[in-house]
Amino acid sequence: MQFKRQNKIKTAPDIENVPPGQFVTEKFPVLTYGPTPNVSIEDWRLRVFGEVENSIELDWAQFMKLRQDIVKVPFHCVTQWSRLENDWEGVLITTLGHLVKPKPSAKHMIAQCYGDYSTNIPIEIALDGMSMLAYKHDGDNLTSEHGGPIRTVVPARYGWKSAKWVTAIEFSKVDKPGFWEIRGYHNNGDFNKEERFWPELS
Ligand SMILES: Nc1nc2c(c(=O)[nH]1)N[C@H]1C(S)=C(S)[C@@H](COP(=O)(O)O)O[C@H]1N2
Ligand SMILES: [Mo]
Repeated sequence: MQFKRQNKIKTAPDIENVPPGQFVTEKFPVLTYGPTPNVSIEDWRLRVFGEVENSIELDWAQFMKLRQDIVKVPFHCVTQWSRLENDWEGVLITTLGHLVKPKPSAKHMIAQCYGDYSTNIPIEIALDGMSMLAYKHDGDNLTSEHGGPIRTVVPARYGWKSAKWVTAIEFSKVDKPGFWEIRGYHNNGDFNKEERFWPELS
């Protein structure tokens, strides 16, 4: 794959940090609820819509023409494993933001996936310069199990906020808790604060 406008690797400042209650693994376990969809590059589309100036729909070729970046970040699953160094390649959500221009009223970003998975994050986290849509992990194209062809990666939150097989990004005025957030996982999911489960369950 050719990168015409690839930038330097952005490394998270907390790459060595192991958050409370986590243990480090070198492995890259697969965590999926339900079946793994098989999404081909030909069929894949990304819709970015909602509280924005310009809604867009991109196919694979259009997506690949966007500025590409690499981030080196830890991945922390709420089931307590952390994989510290992960190189993700793809398009930063800030890059998508320049195209769609979220309105000041946009407060939340909801990622929708093939299958019925979705997950929500505050817009500041979506636009923190590290959150992205990735198609490569440590130099290899994402396998279906890990969310290929494209997933979101949200380094500032537990892994369930990184949505595999993403097909739509909604910017929204109102919050829309997703698949796990309505089933007991914390709405915010900050690993530094161990926001694992609904406060009333912990
Ligand atoms: N569409 C979708 N995305 C998902 C999930 C899922 O079940 N479906 N699982 C989440 C959970 S709980 C985690 S920890 C990460 C795991 O990513 P991995 O399987 O690539 O390690 O994906 C997240 N994204
Ligand atoms: Mo997870």
